[in-house]
Amino acid sequence: MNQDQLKASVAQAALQHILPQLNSDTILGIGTGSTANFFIDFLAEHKGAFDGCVASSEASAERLRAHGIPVYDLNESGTLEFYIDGADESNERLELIKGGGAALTREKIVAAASKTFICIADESKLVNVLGEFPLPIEVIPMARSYVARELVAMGADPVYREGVVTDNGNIILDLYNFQIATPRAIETAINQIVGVVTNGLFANRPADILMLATQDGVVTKT
Ligand code: ABF
Repeated sequence: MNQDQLKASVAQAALQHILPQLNSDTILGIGTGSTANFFIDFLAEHKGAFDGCVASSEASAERLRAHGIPVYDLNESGTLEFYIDGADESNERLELIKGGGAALTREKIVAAASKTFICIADESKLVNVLGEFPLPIEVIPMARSYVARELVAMGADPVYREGVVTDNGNIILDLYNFQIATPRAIETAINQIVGVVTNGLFANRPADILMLATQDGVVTKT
C-alpha cells in the first residue's frame, strides 16, 4: 500500500471503531489534514447515524458541509463523544506533535472538549523521541520576535512560517533541532511564554487511542 492507501485504511478502521457507538444525538470532533479528510469522506456515507460535527479548521468544516453534514460551533455542542484527527508524530505514550497544517490551537481546543481522542496515522508517524518533525507554535503577530528569542534561549531553532496566517489570525513559528525528551514539561514551558497562543505538543492531553496503519493492517495502541 502507498501512503494514501495506508491513511485511507486507518480512517476506515477508526470509522468502524466508532460506528456502533453513534446515535442521533452524537456530535463528533473532526480534525484537519489528509488522514482526517479520508475519515470525513467515509463518515459521509453514515450521515444519518449521528447528529453532526465540530471541526478543528475552516477547511474541514467546508469539507463536512459539502457532504451535507451539519457543522456546529463548539459553544453550542457541549462535550464531544469522540475527536478523530491525524498527527505529525506520536511516541509510544501517545504524546503527539500536531499542527503541521497550522490548525493546532483549534485542534487542541476540540481535543480538550472531547471524551475520547482517537489519533489516526500511518506507521511513519511513530517515533521514539518527538521532535524530528518541527514543533509548530502559534504566536500573536506582534510577539513574533520576542517569542523567537525566548525559544532560542530554550535551545530551539525557531523559523517563521512565511505566508501562513492561522484561522485565528496569528502566525506560526516552527521549532527545528529540538529533541523533546520531556514533552509534558516542554509543552507547559512553551505555553508560559507571553505571546504564545499554544504549541503543537499534545502531551498533557495525549491521544486516548492511537490507530496506526501498517502494511500488515491497522494496529491499535492505548
Ligand atoms: C492535522 O493533520 C495536524 O495536526 C497534523 O499537522 C496533520 C497530519 O496530517 P496528515 O494527516 O495529512 O498526515 O491533524
